[in-house]
Amino acid sequence: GHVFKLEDYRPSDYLVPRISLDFRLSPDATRVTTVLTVERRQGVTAAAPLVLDGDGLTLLDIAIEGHALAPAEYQATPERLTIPTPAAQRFELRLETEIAPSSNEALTGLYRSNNVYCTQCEAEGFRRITYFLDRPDILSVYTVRIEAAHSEAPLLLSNGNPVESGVLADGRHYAVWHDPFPKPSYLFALVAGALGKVAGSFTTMSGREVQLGIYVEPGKERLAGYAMDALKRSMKWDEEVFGREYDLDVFNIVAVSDFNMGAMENKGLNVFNDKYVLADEETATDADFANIEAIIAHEYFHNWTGNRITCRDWFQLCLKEGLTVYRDHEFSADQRSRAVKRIAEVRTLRAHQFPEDQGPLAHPVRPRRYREINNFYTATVYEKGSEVVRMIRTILGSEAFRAGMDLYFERHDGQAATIEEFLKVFEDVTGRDLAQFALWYHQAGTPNLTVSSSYNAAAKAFTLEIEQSVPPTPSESRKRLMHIPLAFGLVGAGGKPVAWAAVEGATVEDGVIHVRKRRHVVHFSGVSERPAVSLNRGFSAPITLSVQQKADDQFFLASHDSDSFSRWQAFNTLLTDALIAAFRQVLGDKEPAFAARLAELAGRIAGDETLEPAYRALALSLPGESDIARDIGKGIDPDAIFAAREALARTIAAANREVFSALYDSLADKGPFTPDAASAGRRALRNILLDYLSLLPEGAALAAAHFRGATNMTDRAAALTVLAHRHAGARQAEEALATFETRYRGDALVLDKWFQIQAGVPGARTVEKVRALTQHPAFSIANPNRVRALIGTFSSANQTGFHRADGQGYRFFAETVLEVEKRNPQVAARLATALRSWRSLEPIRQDKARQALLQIANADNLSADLRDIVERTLA
Ligand code: B3K
Ligand code: ZN
Repeated sequence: GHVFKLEDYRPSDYLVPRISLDFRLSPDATRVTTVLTVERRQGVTAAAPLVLDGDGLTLLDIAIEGHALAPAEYQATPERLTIPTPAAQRFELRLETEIAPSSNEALTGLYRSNNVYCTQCEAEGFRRITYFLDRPDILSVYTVRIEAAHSEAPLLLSNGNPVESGVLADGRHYAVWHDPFPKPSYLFALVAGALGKVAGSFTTMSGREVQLGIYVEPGKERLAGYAMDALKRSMKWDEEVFGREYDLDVFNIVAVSDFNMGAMENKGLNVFNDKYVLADEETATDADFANIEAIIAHEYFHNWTGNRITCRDWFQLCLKEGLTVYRDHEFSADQRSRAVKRIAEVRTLRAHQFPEDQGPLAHPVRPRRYREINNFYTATVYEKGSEVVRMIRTILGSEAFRAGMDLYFERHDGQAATIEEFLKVFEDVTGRDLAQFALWYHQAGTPNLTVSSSYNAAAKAFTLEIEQSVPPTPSESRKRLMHIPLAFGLVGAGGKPVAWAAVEGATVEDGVIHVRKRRHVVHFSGVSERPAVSLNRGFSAPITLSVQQKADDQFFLASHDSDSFSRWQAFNTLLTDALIAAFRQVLGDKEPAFAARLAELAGRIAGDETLEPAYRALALSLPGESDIARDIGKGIDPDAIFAAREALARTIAAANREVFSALYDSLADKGPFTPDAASAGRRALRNILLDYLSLLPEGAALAAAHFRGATNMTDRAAALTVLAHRHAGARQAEEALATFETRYRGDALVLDKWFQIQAGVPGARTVEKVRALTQHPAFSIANPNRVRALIGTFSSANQTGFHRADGQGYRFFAETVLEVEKRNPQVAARLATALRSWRSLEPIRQDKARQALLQIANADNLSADLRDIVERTLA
């Protein structure tokens, strides 16, 4: 396939300031009439051909300024429309294409979901609708007319503001939408069908009233209330924190049931996976509520970071994605608990981005090469991209950061911008040089800091030796030194900060050491007691740390660090170290043993009323099997990791039986359900305690009682997970699974939880179960949510099941990925990334995983999407 390169970017010869689209909708033959106002760019020769992108298109008609073109005047293939010599500098080009939404199973372009017409154009879906300059730097004003049978599609939506609608003959009707803000084609959207509406309104900071609409499957309106509330809070927050006001008369959100990802920020018409809109206590967990809030906010925030200012080309994807993730993280931190949110963010980053950065698919936050852009909507672009923005704020301070953002909006509104332009606004407002910092965008790999410390009591001197390294990644063997903002604290007796008189060896400001060289020896003088050093506070940089620190200091910090992130981190590090040691004992056929004070500390954290329940829940949830695998790095035997983790969980449960069980009882639900963070935190703590208690005698009975007594989905799903995962095959587990299935038979989204829980059951037998569940009437290989719930969970979240030693998990996986890809290459390619860490497995599994990858690679007619992933994974 073709390799697209950043350095090959050049502006297009032609611009399209205006486009009007006319859709005559029909499931198998939708007519699209496109009228483009085409302008040759200033200074471009008249001999320049106009080349428009297409994807699987058939051209029915073509005219310039009302005159049909002769066959010799253009060339049309499904992938390209070329007009070798357009006669004028500015002209009107009229095109007609016909497409078949109902047979579009790739779910990009115009397709049908549950009888609703909808579109997904990012990144390159618009070219499946009509020929166009389908690239993000072509900004056009859109006018869209939609016509359909009223019976089939009473609702007709597109971007912008509604301008006209009317009734036509033969039961047909139409609507016209106009979006005054020039936008790239990837932000185009159309939705048509029979949908229920939830209406709301929002008055902006300048007093304009905006009509809000959330459209869902008829009958599900009452499940959209939380999303509507989250939308209003998002609109308010963006005004207060970033000074950003909404700009159209309407803002619509549509929930559809077949969607390739979470949601899409089309201007004025966000389209959502219904999983991230529909919720009530009976059907959604607290995690679902939190996701809905975050994704509603994320898509809304794109209106400024993505839509008003978009990307010059797809290499700049992080310009909108990393920045918008940063904004939604801050929003959730403000709406919920900042401390808890930060820990959750870091857990996600480590679980998804670190393995990406450490494996064959590693790429810089701003990549320089791609073959298939849809494979670059990654944890690196999104999550690490967000961390990079956060570091800018850490380095410049929040005032300068806000000033830079203001300048960014002022300077680049209405433009398609680059990362260089983004960084420049911060340089301009502060006068600082961010050239070294910019490497965070350009260099792949997770930097490591090795740190050791020493204290000289007589000299009152404390010294930190810090050394940075950036590991090699594919096609980047030599790395340059980075600018790493390392927030830190010197912690003394009782957790009090330890003062120093002077520091040399590095720039230290506002509690941050600026690591810029390979090695810094940082001397603190006038330090009157030996401190414990708390490093990377608040996770100030997305790095790994190798610290030579005594376990005593870690224990001390886990109890006393005043930075809540680092306090959590200290305990998590102790757990990880213990688990890695236990893994080695299991491999050596020894019974894993744990220091008694570790379980004691777990008990103390659980019962510490000065800590938020949600924080305690996060502290008590042991590092996941894949987290442990990542930290071990190579020679991974998932069964041994599982055994080690299980042993630690049992040790903690046994040592804290009384405390855990009293606390569990005291946290029982009182009063009506509310989805707020504090209530969710109490449920989270109670449910993690249930997980521990279920490992003790009578544990299955306790979990079964929890399941029966549950009055909301959070508790019900938690109990079902404990039963199915900790007591697989037990009568109580089977009964609960059957009860759940019967109760939610008609609700596909809830049944996804049932698929997910069963796909996650540890152990060798799950592959057969998952294979059988693909035949369940509620499963559909064509629906991305079903596929992710069953196949995605099995392959990415079930270490012992997927990595079964005989390779059966991989074989099932390879077959299924190929089955999915016949319909939906994007979803198949995403699924296939589950094997990206195959080289870290022990040799026998490694060989079997490689065979499965080869089986995929050697399949006939592989899509560009899947080919790109498997070839890079194998390289
Ligand atoms: N911008 C979309 C993602 C589009 C993915 C295309 N393969 C959702 C988001 O990040 O907000
Ligand atoms: Zn986004």
